Order: sequence, then structure tokens, then C-alpha cells
Amino acid sequence: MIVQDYNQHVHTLAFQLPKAGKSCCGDSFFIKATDEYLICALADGLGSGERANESSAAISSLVEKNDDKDVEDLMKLCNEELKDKRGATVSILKVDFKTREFTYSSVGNIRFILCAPSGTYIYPLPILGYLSGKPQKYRTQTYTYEQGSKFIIHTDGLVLPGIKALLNKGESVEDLSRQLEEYTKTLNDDLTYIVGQLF
Ligand SMILES: [Mn+2]
Repeated sequence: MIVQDYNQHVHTLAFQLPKAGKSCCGDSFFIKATDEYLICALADGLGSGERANESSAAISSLVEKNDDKDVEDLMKLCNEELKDKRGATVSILKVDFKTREFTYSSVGNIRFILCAPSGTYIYPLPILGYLSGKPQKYRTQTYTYEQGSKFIIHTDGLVLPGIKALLNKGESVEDLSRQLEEYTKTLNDDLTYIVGQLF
């Protein structure tokens, strides 16, 4: 499945494939871009199949219903939402186009990296573990970004050597997606990535 979205501030492309032999994906995502902001949530439900999907889908629909809230509050809501479910690793990204700032928070093994045209990388570290309704610490950080910056958020089903070089080289979200194709062939896990470019 590929979902693309464009406006004057951001281009995004999301790619998702379930684990080989499964029809139900344990990863879920939500992306929405308005004239003011981009919100993007990605969750990897523990385990695989339907019960994994139940947890991750709960995250994407919760963020969809609350996309006006800030990232830290959303993470807290996500944690509560998973109380009687299996649990999930969760990352949330919110970009403010007006101030050219983005805020990111992550619990678990979803990875995020942003590459600026000047060659600098922003690589916010996640908190280890997963959300399951238990008391939880968050690391929510805000950064400024340069026009033209590219980013990727992906679950652990995508194993990428040389991610920095790949991000740096990619000329557009489509180009990045083409370059990522060879890493989407051996599916031992559900796989989701979202690539974006900010203008
Ligand atoms: Mn996974």
C-alpha cells in the first residue's frame, strides 16, 4: 500500500506491507497535512496479526480524532488508550510550517531521522520500551528545520544500512521510495515507512 499527499509545505509518501503470509498488518499510521501543520503517527503493535493491529489501529484513530493536540499530550492519550490492549511502540511527529519547527516523541523501536540540505542530521532518540498503559516517561523534543529537509520514520520491519546517505541522496519522496524498494523484499515483520520533504 502506498499513500501520497502533497501540499505547498510538505510532500509525504507512506509505504506499508504486512509480514509475509499475513493479510493483517500489525503496524498502523496516520498522516494529515493542513496549511498550518503536518501530523504523523506511526505505531507497531506488539506481536503480529489481528491483536497487534488492534493496538496500533487504536493509536492511529486516536491521533486522527485529536490531531489538534500537542505531541506530549497525544503520547499520554496513546498510553491510556493501550491500557487493556497488548501494547505498541509509538512515534508522533508534528510539524509547524509557520515557525518551521517540528516536535517529535517516541517510545520504542520506531526510527526517525531528518536530513537538512546543509548536510546536518537530526536524530531524536526514543525512550526504550513500549506503551501499554503503565506509568511512562516521554522524551518530547522540538527542533527547527531548514527548507528542503527530508525525513523518514519507519518501523523495525525495515532494516536500512546507510540510511543517512540514502536520505541525503534522494531528490524527492518518490525517489526515496524507489531507493527503498530493495529493502522491502524480505518480510520477516510488518513494514511501514513514511518519507517526507518539507518546503
Ligand atoms: Mn515490528
